[in-house]
Order: sequence, then structure tokens, then C-alpha cells
Amino acid sequence: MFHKILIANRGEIALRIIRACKELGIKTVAVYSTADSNSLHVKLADESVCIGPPSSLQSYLNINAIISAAELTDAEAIHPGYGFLAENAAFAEICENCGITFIGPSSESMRLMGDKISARQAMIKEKVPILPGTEDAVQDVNEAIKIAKKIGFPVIIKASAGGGGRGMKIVHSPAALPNAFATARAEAQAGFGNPEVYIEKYCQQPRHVEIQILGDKHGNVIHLGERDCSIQRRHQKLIEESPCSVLTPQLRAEMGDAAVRAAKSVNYNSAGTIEFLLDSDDKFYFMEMNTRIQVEHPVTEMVTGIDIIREQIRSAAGLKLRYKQSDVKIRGHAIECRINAEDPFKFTPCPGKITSYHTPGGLGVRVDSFVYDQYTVLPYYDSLISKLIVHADTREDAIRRMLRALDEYIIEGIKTTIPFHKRILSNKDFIEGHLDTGFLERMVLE
Ligand code: MV4
Repeated sequence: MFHKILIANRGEIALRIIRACKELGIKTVAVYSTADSNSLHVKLADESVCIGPPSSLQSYLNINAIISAAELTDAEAIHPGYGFLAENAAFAEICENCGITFIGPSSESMRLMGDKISARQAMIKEKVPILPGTEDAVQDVNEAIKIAKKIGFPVIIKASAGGGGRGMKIVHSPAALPNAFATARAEAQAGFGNPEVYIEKYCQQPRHVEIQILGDKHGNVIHLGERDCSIQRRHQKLIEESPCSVLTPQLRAEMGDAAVRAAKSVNYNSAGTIEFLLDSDDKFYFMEMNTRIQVEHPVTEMVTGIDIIREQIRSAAGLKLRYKQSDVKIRGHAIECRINAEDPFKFTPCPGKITSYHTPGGLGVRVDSFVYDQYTVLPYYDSLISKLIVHADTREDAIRRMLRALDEYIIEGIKTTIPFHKRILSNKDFIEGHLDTGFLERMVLE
């Protein structure tokens, strides 16, 4: 096992990783920007190294500074958390070449899944269901029109180097295709430095259901069930839950099996997530793989009792998974609300000083956060300040528990999304489990 790990991140996920390290008896090194010198991740780590000015580009994305900090402190491994360098295959490769263990998949697995066309090809080979569409990059408009007519409108054009909803164009008619195709390619080139796009049948108002995967360096891969992440706004998830209320044990086993095959196809050996779309006929389709730990991993931890970060660190150290698929049992229901420092109905960032702070508690309530009374939320970084997670026996009980916990949560001095969450959790369709990715847009219209 590692003796010392450097955490190349900040905020709640840096704390989450430090906590897992402490329980494993591993020393921790925090890195921080000058703006973060008062941050809890700096206080809770055993050592800390300043890596640059406030701007992320010059600090948390500064590969040279981070590698130097690891060498200076003799850290054997780097945990990237999520965001920043977590899905940067070049960074993973630099770590590999410097003899530092990157706590995540190999740079090769990351590259294969990071390129959405090669990921789709891997799924075709493994017979993981995908939506009808192209096998290779679409080179010109005529080819695009031919394919779209064959699969039928609406279609969606996606950037091969995109992901997470970036670089997509929905097209409803042949007339709209030439323009959409040219724009998609130009935007892909400008945004990702790669103009390649592919085309899929567009699935209307699906659920976003993702499967948590755990792999090790001995070829073992298991899944930890699913999360329903359909409550999103502009590809930012706001509420996640596990289990998904419409999955039968059989469908869960089928999706889990497909996800394990997907991960095995790229020799995946860490924690990761396979994203699927689930349509109204309960058909599921592979979308993409996230090759990192995700913000919403706690809901899976609550229903399985498995510490995903601990398992991810153990796998990176070369240890075998401690769980077989048959050891994984889903118990009860968990929900996570992302609390952002934002105007709750306009979603504009709202940094500033927290003048009063009180966290909820009690049975089945978990708060993963890094803020405290009198803390100043900084304008330079993500607006996520806290994740409120509840666990209860049933979905209905979990909703009631979340509403109770949201009522207890006091954050003064800045605006947060707490009032927004109270409204969703009181919404009839949400309570009845009628969720899909169009939920929020419809709710605003009401
Ligand atoms: C789709 C889709 C429907 N059909 N692909 C968005 C994020 C990325 N992981 C894949 N995404 C989607 N891909 C096909 N063929 C729907 C989504 C999607 C979505 C689209 C528009 C608005 C909100 C959305 C939320 C989740 C997924």
C-alpha cells in the first residue's frame, strides 16, 4: 500500500480523499492555490504545497507544479479527484513516466474511452447496446445526409472529443443538416482541437442512468448498481439517486453486465462510470464512460456500504478487489442534492462570505462539504459548496428525510440552491418518480 498520496484537487473531493487516506493509514499532501491557503483541505492534510496563483490554469491544472510537488514531498501516487486533470490522459501518462502512480485508469484506457468514436467501436465489438448511428467519423455532408435518412430523424451530431453534453447538435430535418454538420465540425475543432463528429439516432426525453464500476489490476471488474441522474440543467446534474425507481432486478443485472463488459473491453482497472440512456420502453443504450470518480459517488456508497474511494486507492496500489459481484447488495434508497453557491432560480454564481452556517444531522444524513462559518466562497472555481446525501429504507422516506435535512441546513451571507431543491423534492412528478432529462425544463414552464 502507498505511504503517501498527493491530492491534485481542492474543495469537498479533496477532503473526501484525505478522509479515505487517513482511514487507510496513508499520509497526505495537499496542493493549493494562493487563494486557497485557508482551505480545509490544506489544514487536514499532513503536508501542503502552494502550486500557483488563483487561476486554475496556473494552479490546479499546472502539471509541472503538481509533479514537482509530488517529487518534493516523495508522494508515491496522485489522486486527481474529479474535474481539473482527472480525465487528462497526457497527465496520467506523465505520472506513469515519472514513476508516480496515477490513481485512476491507465492513460491508454482513458484515451480509448475519451475518444467517443473509439468508445462506440469498442461497444459494438462487445455487443453493448448503442443507438443506431455511425461506426466511424462522418467526413462530409453527403455522407451525413445518407446516414441520417437511413436511421431517421431526429438525429444528434456529437464531437468525438466531446462528452458530458459538450459539442452536440440535435437535428430534426434533412434541411437543417448541412448547417448543423458544418457548425458541429467547426465547434469541435475550436473546442477540442479535433473536428471529428459522429451521428446517432436522437432519443427523446430519456432517463440518464449510469452504472458505477470498480476494477482492479488483476482483471476483475464488478458493478455497484446504478444512479438515476435525470435531474439536470444544461448538463449540470443537480439531484442524483440510487436505485433508479424503474429498474427491475433483471434490468439492473442486464445493465450491470453490459457496463462490466464495456469496462473490461478497455482493460479498465479503477473506479469508473458507464453512462446509459434509458428510453420509455426500458431499452438502454451506452452513451459514454467517465474514467474518474464522480461527484455523485456517495449515493452508491450509501446503498452498497462500499467506500468507493478506498477501493479505488487499493486497486491503484495493485491490491485485488475485496468484493465479488455477489457480495454487492443494494439496501434502501439514497438521494444527493448538490448545494451550489448560486442564485437558486437563475443559477448565476454567487460567491462571497458565509456569515452563518449550520449543517443538518441525524440518522441517515451525510454532508460532504469543505465550507465553514465565515468561509469566503471564491469566484475562481466551481460553485459546488456542499453535497447533502440522505439514506433511508424507501424512496418516499428518503425524500422526506431530504426535505427535513434541507430545512435544517442554514447557510447565510450567500445565495444557495437549497430553496430550489425544496421545490423539486415537493414536486408531484418527482415524488411519483416520473423523471427524465426534460424534467427541469418542463418544471420551469409550469
Ligand atoms: C444523447 C441524448 C439523446 N440521444 N444521445 C448528453 C450528455 C452526454 N453524456 C450524452 N447526452 C445525451 N446524448 C442521443 N443519441 C441525450 C443526451 C442527454 C441530454 C440531451 C439534451 C439535454 C439534456 C440531456 C441530458 C442528458 C443526456
